[in-house]
Amino acid sequence: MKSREERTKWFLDDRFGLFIHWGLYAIPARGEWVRSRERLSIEDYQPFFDEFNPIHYDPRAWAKAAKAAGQKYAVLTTKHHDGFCLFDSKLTDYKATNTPAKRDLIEEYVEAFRSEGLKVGFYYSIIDWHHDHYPKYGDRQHPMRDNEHYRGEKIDFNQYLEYMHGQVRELLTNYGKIDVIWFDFSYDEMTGEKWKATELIEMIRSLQPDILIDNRLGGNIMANEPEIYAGDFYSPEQIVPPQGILNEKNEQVPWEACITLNDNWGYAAHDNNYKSPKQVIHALVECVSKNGNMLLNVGPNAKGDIPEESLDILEAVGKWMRQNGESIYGCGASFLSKPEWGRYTQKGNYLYAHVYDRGIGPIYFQGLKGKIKRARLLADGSELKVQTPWMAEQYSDIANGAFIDLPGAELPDEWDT
Ligand code: FHN
Repeated sequence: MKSREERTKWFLDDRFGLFIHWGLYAIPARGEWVRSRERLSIEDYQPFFDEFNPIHYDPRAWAKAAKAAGQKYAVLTTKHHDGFCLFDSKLTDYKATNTPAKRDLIEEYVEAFRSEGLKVGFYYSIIDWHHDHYPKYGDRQHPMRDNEHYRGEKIDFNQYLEYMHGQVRELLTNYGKIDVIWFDFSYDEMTGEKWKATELIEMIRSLQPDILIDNRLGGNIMANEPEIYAGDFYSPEQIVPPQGILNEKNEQVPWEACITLNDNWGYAAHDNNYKSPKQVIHALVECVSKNGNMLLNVGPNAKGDIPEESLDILEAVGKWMRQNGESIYGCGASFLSKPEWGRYTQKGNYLYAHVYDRGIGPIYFQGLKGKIKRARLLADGSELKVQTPWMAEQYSDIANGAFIDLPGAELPDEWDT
């Protein structure tokens, strides 16, 4: 079996992926936790199942939008916490093929994204508010149920684990090669072997030896000897780790920050608090400058459309990526510390300067006097002159540096590299 380093090589090269949260919750359109937050019973939620029919669902269009944005892989919810399966599972009736959609939405997603050359990932919720034998475990997870019994029957969690492991087997058997499985999430005492995680991982590795697994089954991916189920990458959420991620041996740990475009993962009709393309680009650069990936989320609506606001942001990011993707793909942290004017990313001997705050005069590169062979503006490939102005000889604190004058007046906002 490949080492984690061998398995994750493509992941560290690709750097930028699309997260997609989609399911029945797109109909109430108040985010993917609506059932729990609003204490909806299974009966209250049933109308969404009865009417789910995403007539506009066109995963090829989704894949083209992701590709144009510069994203190299995608992760789609196969089942979120509400237990609804977008795939034709033989282990439940609570699935898209039994709704008016009458489609295996996952099969179409895999086919479409592979045909556009993107790698394919599955998000799978290990929490399940629908399954008869998933207990409450505290009000946070399952407020619609008591702890011990459901519909008069004593809860047998092993029956749920058999179901969960069985569905993971279906997903990793029936859809060809899958590149990522993104479990979500362990909490309180529900972690590690409570999920029979070792058995689950052994089964996964037997079916898809090279698949990447996130760290949310539990365990400690930063430990000297991580558990077998501690995962291949760390998964910070809605944050870019301030210092990047190192393990107890001070070694780099692959990591991927998952970020929403507005404030919700699942479709929320009234959430217009979208990030700007510049914020997204800066977050992506920050992730890469700290040896991380970014998984940027969209929440398609009940008809199967990615919201226009999200598409507009993806398009603007793609425009920047077409000019500057070289400073993202295959890049990581620089040996240089963060400059005051922005961030560095680096790939071998190539140093990429992401200039956010130009200040006045040329850009100063601490410690690089005589070390810059040539400089080019990524946006248009034009030459940039490396210089050591006369005053540098007089000020010892900048004498070992180099200066590069950026062309013209202020660069357009989006061209910060
Ligand atoms: O509860 C989920 C949430 O709905 C969403 O799927 C995020 C995405 O990483 N994960 C959990 C919250 O951490």
